[in-house]
Amino acid sequence: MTDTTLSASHYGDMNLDPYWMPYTHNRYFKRTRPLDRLIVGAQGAYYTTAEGKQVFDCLSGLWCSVLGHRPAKIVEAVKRQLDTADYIPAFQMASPETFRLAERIAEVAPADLNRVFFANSGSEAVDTAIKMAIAYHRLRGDAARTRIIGREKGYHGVGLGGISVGGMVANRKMFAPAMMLGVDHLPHTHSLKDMAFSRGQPTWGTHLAEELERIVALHDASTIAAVIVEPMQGSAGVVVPPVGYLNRLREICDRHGILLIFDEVICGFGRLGHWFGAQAFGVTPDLITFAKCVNNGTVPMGGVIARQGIYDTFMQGPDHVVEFFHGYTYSGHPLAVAAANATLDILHEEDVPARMLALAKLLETAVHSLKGEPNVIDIRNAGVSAAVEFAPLAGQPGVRALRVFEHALQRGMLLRFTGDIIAMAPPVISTPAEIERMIAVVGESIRAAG
Ligand code: PXG
Ligand code: PLP
Repeated sequence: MTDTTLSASHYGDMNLDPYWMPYTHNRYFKRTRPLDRLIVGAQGAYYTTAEGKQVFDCLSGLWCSVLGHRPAKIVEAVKRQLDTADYIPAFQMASPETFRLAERIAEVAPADLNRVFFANSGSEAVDTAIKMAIAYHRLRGDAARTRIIGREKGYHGVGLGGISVGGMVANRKMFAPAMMLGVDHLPHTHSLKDMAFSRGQPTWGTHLAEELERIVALHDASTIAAVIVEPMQGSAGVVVPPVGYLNRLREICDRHGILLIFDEVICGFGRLGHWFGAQAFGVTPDLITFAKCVNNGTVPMGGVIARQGIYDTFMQGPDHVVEFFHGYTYSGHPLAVAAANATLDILHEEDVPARMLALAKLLETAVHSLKGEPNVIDIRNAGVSAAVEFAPLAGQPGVRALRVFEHALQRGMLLRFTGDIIAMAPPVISTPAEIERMIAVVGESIRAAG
């Protein structure tokens, strides 16, 4: 990483126009040309910017690099795979390593969720799970069950299925005519008035699960295929399920023959101090979507874990016929699989979920010390993730969190901001001193932002 600082001036001159950046304020970025937002290196819990500055990775990439960047085992596994086979067809063929990975994921998943389908992102995983749920009911002779119930503030990626069941207005409003039919939404569970500054799971809000009964009564259970929720809403800014809420959703789904899908793209593989949110909250869904931490964000990978009974329902008709007309060119890409097998090695050998649980306590205490800082209206936490919400600047929603983000970056901390919320979800290798420093810098940045 020694030569990168030499070329900082080169980056200063580069043409930023052709790259249409995802989920980014393109004009602000290209006008301000922030060299500290160009990353040229990543190692452990730190990035190296184009200016050669070291920056602490407060969000484990985009929630995906739970082990920190470039653990030697993962790097070696991917390099080894590249020297052996680059691509292996995903349809009617497979690598033995993919079978091995599926078996290992089934092993750590709850109950009889033991059938694993691979995709390449959380968005693809969500679309896959929605299709599985609808097809499952049809194959059982219950073809009228096609509705999917999502939740306000939910984030399920950017596919047309994901935005339909998702609950983010900005992601939905442009695409109304293209969205799935027959979708309804549960209310979200966040209420500043009733639960601000809750530590971990709020005690208020359990009753909101009863809204599912209302939705069932409105549409009739015979039309509903599945309910999809994130156990903890990550993108909405760490909205933590009220005590007993997910259990209640499970009971209502059971009573009406509705599948429960947990979108664990953020919660899965350790973030909440357990392998999955399902185990963290003690509720077993029928389908789990995963992505991100399954291979530490090294190579794109996502997927769905299904209960055995769902898989078995698909296994009918002549056995030479494809049972599920679905799959991606890169389902189970060899490089992603190699990275995932190496990631699972580390998660097991280093007892990562349990270490996350210990780190979670430390983060909880640290982040709640920010209560009383100017304009802080809520602080939330679950596992090794936390969010701080600000009162918006008059007439300029989102600007306050952007300012906090920029001040923190100047001080060597890469936070995540969305709306007037900043989020933190550092990697498992973070030391207590680094967590303390992160929170101290957030405090300074809040005061500097005004
Ligand atoms: N479901 C959930 C629950 C997610 O959190 C997706 C699906 C989509 O995954 P892909 O791989 O298609 O992006 C996500 C992704 C953030 C942030 O900081 C969150 C996500 C992605 C990027 C940033 O809130 N969640
Ligand atoms: N579009 C075209 C024209 C294709 O041929 C394919 C795959 O063969 C796709 C889209 C889907 O791509 P993927 O399998 O990578 O999702």
